[in-house]
Amino acid sequence: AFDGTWKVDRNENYDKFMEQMGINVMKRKLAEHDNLKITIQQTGDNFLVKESSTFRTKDIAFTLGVPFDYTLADGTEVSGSWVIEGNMLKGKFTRKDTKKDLITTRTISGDELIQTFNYDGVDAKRTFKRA
Ligand code: MYR
Repeated sequence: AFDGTWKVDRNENYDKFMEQMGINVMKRKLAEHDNLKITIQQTGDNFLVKESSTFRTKDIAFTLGVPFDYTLADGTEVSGSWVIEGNMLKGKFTRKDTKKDLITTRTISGDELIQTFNYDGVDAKRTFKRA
């Protein structure tokens, strides 16, 4: 269901979320318009996510329930895993520096993919459309 290529269409509260993450205003302005595109390929419990944005291109492979390390575009390192809950992908990651959790979910709603984020009490949402 998640398979395919998705392009970010709009953000909600993403600036506030990034601010809570400690990202400075210049980087936030750039990140707000990062033209993020993700290609998701699921084979059973294994996922391959190809990420491409104005910042970088990166391939991430993970298995549901298996912890892995990931570096955010600003260099922040996190570690955690994705699981499936119902028809939602739920990711629980912990920042290596602050030890605080970053919770993210992906769901399909109609022809859109919605990714939510929570960090330290602040929620945000990015909505993607099929490319
Ligand atoms: C993936 O499935 O795309 C790879 C793993 C993602 C793990 C963590 C995602 C959190 C992204 C937060 C971005 C916030 C930038 C301030």
